[in-house]
Amino acid sequence: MVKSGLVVRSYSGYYYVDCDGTMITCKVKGHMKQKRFSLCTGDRVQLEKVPDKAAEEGMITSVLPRKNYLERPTVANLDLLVITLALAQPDFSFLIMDKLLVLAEAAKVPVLLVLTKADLVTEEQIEMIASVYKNIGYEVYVISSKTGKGIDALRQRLAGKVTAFGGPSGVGKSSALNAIQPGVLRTTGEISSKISRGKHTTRYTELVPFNGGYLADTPGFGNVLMENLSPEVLPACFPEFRRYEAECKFSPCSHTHEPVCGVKAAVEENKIALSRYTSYLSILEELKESKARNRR
Ligand SMILES: Nc1nc2c(ncn2[C@@H]2O[C@H](COP(=O)(O)OP(=O)(O)OP(=O)(O)O)[C@@H](O)[C@H]2O)c(=O)[nH]1
Ligand SMILES: [Mg+2]
Ligand SMILES: [Zn+2]
Repeated sequence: MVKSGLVVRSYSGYYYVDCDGTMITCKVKGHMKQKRFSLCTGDRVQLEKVPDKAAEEGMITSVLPRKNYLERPTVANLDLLVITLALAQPDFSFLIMDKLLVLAEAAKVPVLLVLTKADLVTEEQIEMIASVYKNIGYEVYVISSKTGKGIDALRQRLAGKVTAFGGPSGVGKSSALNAIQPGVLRTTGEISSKISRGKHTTRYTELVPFNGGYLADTPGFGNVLMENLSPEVLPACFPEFRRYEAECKFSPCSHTHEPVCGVKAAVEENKIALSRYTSYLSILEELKESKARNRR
């Protein structure tokens, strides 16, 4: 019997597929492996139930086309990526935020920004960071899993959506998920493991049902690699540049050395945040270097 379902977790060759609430443990059929296609959490698949098995087991026979795909965190078909960064501990980094935004823009995944640990900083510090992104038009939620600030609003916003929380290690992704729906991570078993000094760190991406949709906790990362992006597409990943590009003399314009540049003028007039333009230049350099490296 052919069924369709959602891959909620993948683990060393096994895929856990939610078929209308029944969890079926699956492997993939040989012909799919040969295509070198790698399934991931969030994939919508078709499968054949293995008959006469007491346990729920199946074979995945095909994967439906993805509406989007992110490499970091590795997940497909998101309605929403929550880019999660701490206001402190670890220090907020404009560059990391902007890199994550670029990756989401390039993958055409809708984003929402969550700034965590609001209990550790002042209102002025929060506003200094949040205003940069609100001015561009991004949705920003400021939360504290410790005091509960902002949690209700975020919970309501995520209802009915397939959402993943992504961001560096230790910013409070798992804590935010637990605040949104207490117990949500415990129901999923060994989702995290204890590391030094009693800290828990998330080991893999898993979608868990939440209010008509799904939520995914994902493992945090150290540095953000930008390798699979070509430098030419970078300007389009900064949505606030768009309205000023008409003033650029050259098209395309890299917004770096060109004599007449609407984007550079907008930065000088404080219409584009200097931190964003600084991130743009630094990401552009990184992309050019990795392109040169790949050519060698
Ligand atoms: N003060 C404060 N500490 C927080 C808050 N949220 C999380 N923390 C602390 O930050 C640390 C990391 O929290 P986690 O929720 O495990 O972070 P994570 O992003 O899931 O980390 P990884 O799974 O390793 O990527 C823990 O010691 C939490 O207690 C908060 O709102 N305020
Ligand atoms: Mg975690
Ligand atoms: Zn320009």
